Amino acid sequence: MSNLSRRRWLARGLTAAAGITGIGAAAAIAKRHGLMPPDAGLRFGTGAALTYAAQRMLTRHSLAREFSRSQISSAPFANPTRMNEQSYQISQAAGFADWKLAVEGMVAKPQSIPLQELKSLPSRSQITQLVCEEGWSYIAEFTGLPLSTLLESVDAHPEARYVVYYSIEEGWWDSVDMEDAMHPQTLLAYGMNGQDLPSGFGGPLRMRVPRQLGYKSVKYINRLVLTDDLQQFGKGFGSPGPEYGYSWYAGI
Ligand SMILES: Nc1nc2c(c(=O)[nH]1)N[C@H]1C(S)=C(S)[C@@H](COP(=O)(O)O)O[C@H]1N2
Ligand SMILES: [Mo]
Repeated sequence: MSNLSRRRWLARGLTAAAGITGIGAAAAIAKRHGLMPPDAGLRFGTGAALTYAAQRMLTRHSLAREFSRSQISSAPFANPTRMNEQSYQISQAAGFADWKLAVEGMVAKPQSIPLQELKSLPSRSQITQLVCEEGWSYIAEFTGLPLSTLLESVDAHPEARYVVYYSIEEGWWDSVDMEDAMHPQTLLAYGMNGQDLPSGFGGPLRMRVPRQLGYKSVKYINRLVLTDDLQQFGKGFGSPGPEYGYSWYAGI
C-alpha cells in the first residue's frame, strides 16, 4: 500500500471507530500510531486527539493559503502588544544588536545564535493570514528563516519529536511537532511587509506557524528546545493554552 492510501485507510478507520464503537476506540487507534497530542487527557482532549490524528494522516504536507500583495491588510490591527520590560527596551534602543536565539536539547550542536546570523541565512517570504481564535484575522507578508533550515544547521537528533519555543514575555511558550517544525511555511520571522518585524508584532523575532491559529505564533522568541517528551515542560500539555481550554494542536 502506498503511504497515502495507508494514511487514508487509517483515517477511515479512525472515523468509523469514532462513529460506531465510540470515541475511545478512535483514540486507541491514534495512540497506537503515535498521534496523541500532549493535552489528550484534558477536558476537550478526545476531540483534540481526533483532529490532530486525522490532520496528520491526511494533510500533513499541505500548504497554508498564500495571498497576493494586493490582499495585504492595512492598519489598524487588533492585537499589537507592548513589551514594557526594561531588558527588552534596552535591547530595542540598541537596534536588537544583542538579540540571540538559544537552541538547546536534542541537537548535536547546541548554540546561541545572534539575530544577525539568522538573518544572513537563506530566508523565505510568504503572504499568509494570521487567524486569532477570537475571530479576527489579518493578512501580511512575513519574512524569516524557515525553522527547518535552522534545525538542519544545528543537527537535530532524529529522535527529537517536538520543538518547544520560548518568548521573553512572561508566560508565553508553546511547541509544535516535527511535522510543523519542518514544514516549509513555519518561519522564525524577523520581517513583516518588507520592514523589520515591528515590536508590536513580536519584533525582533517571532514564530510564525501559518497552519495553526494565531496563538501558536509566539512573539519575542529567544529560546528553542528540542525534545522527544513534552511531559517535562510546564504542566506537560505542550503549552500553557490547554490549561485554559485552548487545544495544543490548533490546525486550520
Ligand atoms: N509573546 C506573545 N506572543 C503572542 C501573543 C502575546 O500576547 N504575547 N498573542 C498571541 C495571539 S493570541 C495571537 S492571535 C497572535 C497575534 O499576533 P499579532 O500580534 O501579529 O496580531 O500572537 C500570539 N503570540
Ligand atoms: Mo489570538
